[in-house]
Amino acid sequence: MGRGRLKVLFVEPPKDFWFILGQYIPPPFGVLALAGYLEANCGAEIEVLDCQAEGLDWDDLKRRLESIQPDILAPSGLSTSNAFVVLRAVQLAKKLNPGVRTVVGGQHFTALAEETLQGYPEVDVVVRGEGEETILELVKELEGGGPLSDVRGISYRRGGEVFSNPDRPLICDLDSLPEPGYHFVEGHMKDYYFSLMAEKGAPFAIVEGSRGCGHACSYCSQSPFWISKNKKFTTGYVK
Ligand code: B12
Repeated sequence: MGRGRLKVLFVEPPKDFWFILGQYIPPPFGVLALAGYLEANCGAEIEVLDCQAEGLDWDDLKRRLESIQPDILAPSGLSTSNAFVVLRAVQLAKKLNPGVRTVVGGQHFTALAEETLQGYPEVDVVVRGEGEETILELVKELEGGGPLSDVRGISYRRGGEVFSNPDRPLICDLDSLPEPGYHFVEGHMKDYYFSLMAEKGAPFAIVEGSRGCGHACSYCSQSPFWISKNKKFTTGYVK
């Protein structure tokens, strides 16, 4: 049965600073891109909660989850170093509301999609690879109560078993994407800073000019992530 208009909460969980890069708070660009895309293409109710920018700890996040009551929780998953805070956020949300649908994505969870679903029952869906079109289709299927078996680019659990649907081709024309959803964190733009590059207080935003990398270093997640198996490169791909 369909669930109607859903409330999607993107969250940048509380993180520890890693001393080697010094202190910095970047805008959670990956989920801002997803929020902007969802907003432009479907009627879901969207919110972005940036615990880093707001200075929220895990107790604060718990209180915010209780008051927001999302239908879908989608934590920001930039890198392996964030995997445990992403999982902790998902576990917290499931504990508060077992009915919430939890979605993870990004480079780490793409590489370990099936292992994540096998090891962490609180994760419902892993979005593999580029997220925009996949999360849109996923939200639409969840709203309409349709089967997840048709959504390319996801891994998920059904009846206790883990399934991986086929990969999704990359978006060929990056210019077709809407602006990233910086307006969702508008009130925090003054809180973002990058201490390696500039003094605290200097404005810091991320601008995306391309996706992928022209090299194929065996130790790096970049090439397998941004080059889909059908070898369709994005427009911005450096040849
Ligand atoms: C910009 C950038 C940064 C910036 C800002 C990051 C930010 N918060 O946005 C800074 C300089 C701060 C940074 C820091 C670090 N970074 Co960095 N960074 C990048 C870079 C160059 C681009 C990321 C980006 O914005 N891409 C554009 C957006 C649109 O893509 P995306 O984030 O991947 O998101 C898409 C998908 O992954 C997916 N997706 C992502 N999250 C989610 C979540 C859900 C729920 C869903 C459904 C989908 C989804 O959908 C998005 C849209 O398609 C990448 C390399 C790259 N080109 O991808 C490295 C990269 C992500 N960084 C990396 C690393 C290692 C780090 C650091 C750990 C470095 C360090 N040693 O401290 C830190 C960790 C920061 C932290 N704790 O959060 C690695 C991660 C590798 C890995 N396997 O984990 C990468 C891949 C570079 C590399 N090849 O080594 N980074």
